[in-house]
Amino acid sequence: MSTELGRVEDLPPDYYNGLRSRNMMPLWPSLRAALPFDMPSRRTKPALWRYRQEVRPDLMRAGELTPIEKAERRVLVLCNPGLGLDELKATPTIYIGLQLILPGESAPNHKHTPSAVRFVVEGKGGYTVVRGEKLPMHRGDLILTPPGMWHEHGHDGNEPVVWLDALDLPLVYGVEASYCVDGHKSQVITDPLNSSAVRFAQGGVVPYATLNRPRGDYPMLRFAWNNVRSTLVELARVTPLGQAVHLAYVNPETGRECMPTLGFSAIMLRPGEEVRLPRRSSSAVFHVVEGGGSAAIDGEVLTFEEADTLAAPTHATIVLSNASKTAPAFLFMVDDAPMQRKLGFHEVFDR
Ligand code: 1HN
Repeated sequence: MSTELGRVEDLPPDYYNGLRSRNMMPLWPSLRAALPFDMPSRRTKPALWRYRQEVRPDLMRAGELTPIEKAERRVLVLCNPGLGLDELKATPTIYIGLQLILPGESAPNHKHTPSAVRFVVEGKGGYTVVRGEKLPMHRGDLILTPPGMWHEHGHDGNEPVVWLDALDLPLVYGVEASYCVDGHKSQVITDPLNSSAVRFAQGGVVPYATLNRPRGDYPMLRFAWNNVRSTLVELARVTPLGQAVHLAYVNPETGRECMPTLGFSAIMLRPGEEVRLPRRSSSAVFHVVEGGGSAAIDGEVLTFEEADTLAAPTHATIVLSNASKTAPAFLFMVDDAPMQRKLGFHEVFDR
């Protein structure tokens, strides 16, 4: 049915106001807004945050202005201009922040209901402790802090360390389930050797004992960028040009998504390559690990450089281009497809 539905103005004011006073509303004046035909209405805008000229200087200034004790987590949050600055949303479900930790600083132990990951942007010597595992943070590494898992950050080096935080905070906050527990003291490091990243370093083989026990939810908490990058380079050799060279980060014991609500993946754009991603119902954030180029998101062209971050609304058309004729470009991608798949409405479109 696509007929014009009744409006509020069509109702006697005393009837409408009476409904409101009894905490009721008629559906039909709002039905088309709540359930538009064929395509959701989206407030999220295609957006770009430039690291070198904009985010980094503001973040370093935060390092001068706000001691870590006064911040707990020293973070600048990337806010989608279509969603309002107070919402702390890069997309309707994805929170993105850039966190700075200076030499000698630490960020105390806590756990919370939202899922979080870290993706390292710059600096040597940072580490995160999750579940007693001391996880080194090298540029491009992905570190998981699953819901309800203790985590704290530290810094053994001598230069600023910056990473990107991605959380499902808007989703968890939206269902009024977001809260945190303070750890009061640091974790005891029971695994100083980052052994999970070592055990699962090679795809296709897993420690034998894995076969004799139930699949673990989070067997691997750190995904080293050097492995992901070299696998992309190999995958590029067997992937036709114009087809996305795209790897998903998965739980190595199940082969499925590594976190419950957010999905993580990495894309390589070969020199001069242009790739049209399949249009999907999920929203997404891209972070540039290496190289430069442009992203046409719903037709809006955004030119990116290394360490920039971009946001794309649900259902967006996305075309990625590498500006260099000689060097590859690498992007890290966060989306909310795992949440949409679990809720049963994730879609991939032909065009
Ligand atoms: C959090 O736990 C961290 O642990 C960073 O570094 C940012 C934003 C909202 C809620 C929790 C962290 C966060 C956060």
